Amino acid sequence: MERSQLLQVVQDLVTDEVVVPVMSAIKGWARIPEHFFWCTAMGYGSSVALGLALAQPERKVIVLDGDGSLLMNLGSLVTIAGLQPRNLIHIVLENGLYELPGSIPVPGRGAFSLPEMARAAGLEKIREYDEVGAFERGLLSMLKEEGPFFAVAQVAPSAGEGLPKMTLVDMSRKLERALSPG
Ligand SMILES: Cc1ncc(C[n+]2csc(CCOP(=O)(O)OP(=O)(O)O)c2C)c(N)n1
Repeated sequence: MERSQLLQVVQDLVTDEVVVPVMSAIKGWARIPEHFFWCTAMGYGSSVALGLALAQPERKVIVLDGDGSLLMNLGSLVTIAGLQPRNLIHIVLENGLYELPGSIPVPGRGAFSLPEMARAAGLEKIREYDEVGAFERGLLSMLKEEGPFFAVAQVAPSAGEGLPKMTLVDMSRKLERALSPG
């Protein structure tokens, strides 16, 4: 599926969930939701999302991770499996590339399995999607059921989608305001 199709589904379905896009998952958002944090430190998306999920247990947290990024912090899968945050939905957009800095192939692409790595880390609710209709049905069920979920979505490489105009600092302030009590 195209990343833009996957992101459209997320945009259509989220209401008060926190969304943590990593790297190219920031591209092409028609509007930046209220609870949103773009993670640009490779590997930390799942850890940032875990922290948000623990701090806001009544709210679902969706992290839209990159395959290259997750590979830099596989240990976060073990931490998530150990802590079992029921409200965390970890979705990896697998494109086989470090796309944002110039579409460099991820070493070993096609030869490793992220779902198998997640299983070996102790995660149990593992999903795989390569088609947008199945992804939409899957996200709907992950939003309703208890996690933690780990999902891998195959997305085609893409180009030409824009980066947001809002700065990282402004995004962080917006999230802080949106999550502050009262
Ligand atoms: C710690 C760290 N090292 C390097 C970079 C530079 N960098 C930015 S995006 C990126 C590739 C990310 O690949 P992936 O997570 O697969 O996401 P994609 O761009 O394919 O969506 C790199 C190497 C960074 N942001 N942080």
